[in-house]
Amino acid sequence: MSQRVSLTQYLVEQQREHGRINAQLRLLIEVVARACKRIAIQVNKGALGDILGTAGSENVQGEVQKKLDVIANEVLIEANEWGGHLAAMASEEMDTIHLVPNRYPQGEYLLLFDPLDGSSNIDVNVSIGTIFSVLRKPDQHHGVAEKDFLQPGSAQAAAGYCVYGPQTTLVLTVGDGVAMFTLDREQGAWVLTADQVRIPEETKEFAINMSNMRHWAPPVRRYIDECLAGKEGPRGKDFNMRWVASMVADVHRILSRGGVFLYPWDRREPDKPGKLRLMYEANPMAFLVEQAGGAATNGRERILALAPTKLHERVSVVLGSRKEVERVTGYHLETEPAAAVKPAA
Ligand code: P6P
Repeated sequence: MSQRVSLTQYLVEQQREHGRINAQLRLLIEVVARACKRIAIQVNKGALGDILGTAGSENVQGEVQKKLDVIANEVLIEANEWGGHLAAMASEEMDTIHLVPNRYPQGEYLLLFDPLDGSSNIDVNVSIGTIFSVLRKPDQHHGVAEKDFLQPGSAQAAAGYCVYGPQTTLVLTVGDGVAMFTLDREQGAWVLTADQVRIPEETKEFAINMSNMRHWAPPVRRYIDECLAGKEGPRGKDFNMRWVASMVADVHRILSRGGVFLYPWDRREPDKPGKLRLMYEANPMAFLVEQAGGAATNGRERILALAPTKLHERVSVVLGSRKEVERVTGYHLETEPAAAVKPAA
């Protein structure tokens, strides 16, 4: 029987044969993958462990933190501090960046993460996930400040997520396509189960929170109305809808079988460009989706080209099957050219 490829072997080949990564980045990804295994163990305890419910605190977004949000954040911080591959970290759960303590060697990379995305699903046993993004420290000869994290998504050295669902699956790109690794619990090893993942250019499946319909801008309303009109409408085909309310789960479905995901600006909070965060949700997911042949915009511009101004800034997100993303983006540009886009709040 042919030997399955492990995450370690995949990374060694990316370093040795493709020159895509160096030893520090290989170690970084291995450490993050090991931390995701530890998070998976906590997530899988459910009601058997003292890990459900709220932590009694709020994060920088003003959202109530779940116990597992805090646990996952601590696991990632502790796992990544000592290895010498990182200079600093940033997390949805922390107001400011976290510098690697002086007692450890400083590395050349910056790690950003949403330690447990979709945490509203934790207590009801629906898939959740960890999202991470890797940037290079801009100036290797000086310390690190928040401004060093404010790089466009196109500068990412690597990105990925781990989905804690019926399977525990790590999905990764280092810029050479998208690979998926399923956790073999008997060995405790990540095993390559898909490589060079491709998103179909077309789809019949959209993902959006329909309860916000009355708040959407016209281009989004037009796109969804046309999908809902089905065969008799302008699209000439019926569409299906999915909404897990866990970005990792929705993106994993799209990477696995196609689809389009939308979390657009809406009138509920008109000063915010969207709900999702650019640096540690939209950028890593956009990198993965583009590496799989899909597209990702904020409705008008390519997400990976956006110039960040704040660590926790939000963004509208339209991503997935290329032709659908182009259609939604085209509807937006018909109403307001990209140049008129308001700066991110
Ligand atoms: P809503 C989870 O809280 C999250 O950040 C994403 O994972 C998800 O796509 C979205 O928010 C769900 O938002 O408004 O539908 O609950």
